[in-house]
Amino acid sequence: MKDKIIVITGASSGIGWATAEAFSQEGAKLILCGRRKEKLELLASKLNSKTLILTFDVRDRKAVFEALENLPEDWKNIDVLINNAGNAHGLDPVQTANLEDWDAMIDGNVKGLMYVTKALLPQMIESKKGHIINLGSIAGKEVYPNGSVYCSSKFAVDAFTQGLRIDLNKDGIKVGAIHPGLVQTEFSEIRFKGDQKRAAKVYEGIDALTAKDVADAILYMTKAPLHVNVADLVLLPTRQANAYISNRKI
Ligand code: 8X3
Repeated sequence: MKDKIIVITGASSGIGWATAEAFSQEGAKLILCGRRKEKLELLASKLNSKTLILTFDVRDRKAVFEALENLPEDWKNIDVLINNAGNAHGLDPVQTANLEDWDAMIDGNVKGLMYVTKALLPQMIESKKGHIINLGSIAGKEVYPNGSVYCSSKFAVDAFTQGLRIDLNKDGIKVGAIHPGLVQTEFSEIRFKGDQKRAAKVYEGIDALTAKDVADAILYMTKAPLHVNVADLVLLPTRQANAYISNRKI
C-alpha cells in the first residue's frame, strides 16, 4: 500500500475516518474528501501520511467534477476509490416520511456516489488500473420496515456496483462493495436527527461492528492479489444474523 493514492469520500467521520487511519498506517497517500474542512484538517494532522484535502458535498454535481477533474498532477494517479459518503435520514413509512430526507438519501447515497465515480473514471481507464469500493449496507440486501428509501438507496449502490463491474471489466479495474450491518458510529444519531437516546438503543447489547472493523475489511479487499477481486462482502456483528434477527444481551 506504500505510496498508493487512495480517495476516501465522507472521510470526516465514522467509517471514512477509520479507513483513512487504516490506510495511513500502511503508508498510503490519502485524498480526504468531505463537507467539513476543519474535521478533515484535524484528521490530516493526526495521520502520518501525505494528504490532500478536498472539501465538497457529493450531492453538488458541479463541485464534485470541479474538485476531482482538476487534481494536482502528483495526485492524479488514483489507485483506490472508496465511495463511503452517505447517510440515513429518518426511519419512517413512505406515507409519512419527509421529502427532504428522501432527497438527502437519494442525492447523496446514490447520485453522489455515481458522480464521484464518473469524475475519477477517465484517469483510471487511461492508466488501466484502479479499484473502486462502494459502501453498501445490509439495507441494500434486505428491506426493513420504515427503511424503504434508505434501503432503495443501498439497493441502488448494489446495482450500480454490479453494472460498473461489467462496464469496467475490459479495463482491468476492480469494482466491489462492502455491506455492513450494525456499525456503531454517528449513523443512527444522524438518522434520528440528534436523538442520542434512540440512537444508543440501536446498538444495545449487540457488540456492534466498529468503524475500524469495517476499515480493516476494506483494507483486506484492497490487499487481495491482482487477479482476485473481493466483489461483494457482507460484514455483520456476530450477534446479528440479518436485518431482523439479532441475539442481544439484554
Ligand atoms: C446501516 C445498517 O442495518 O441500519 O446501513 O441498515 S442498517
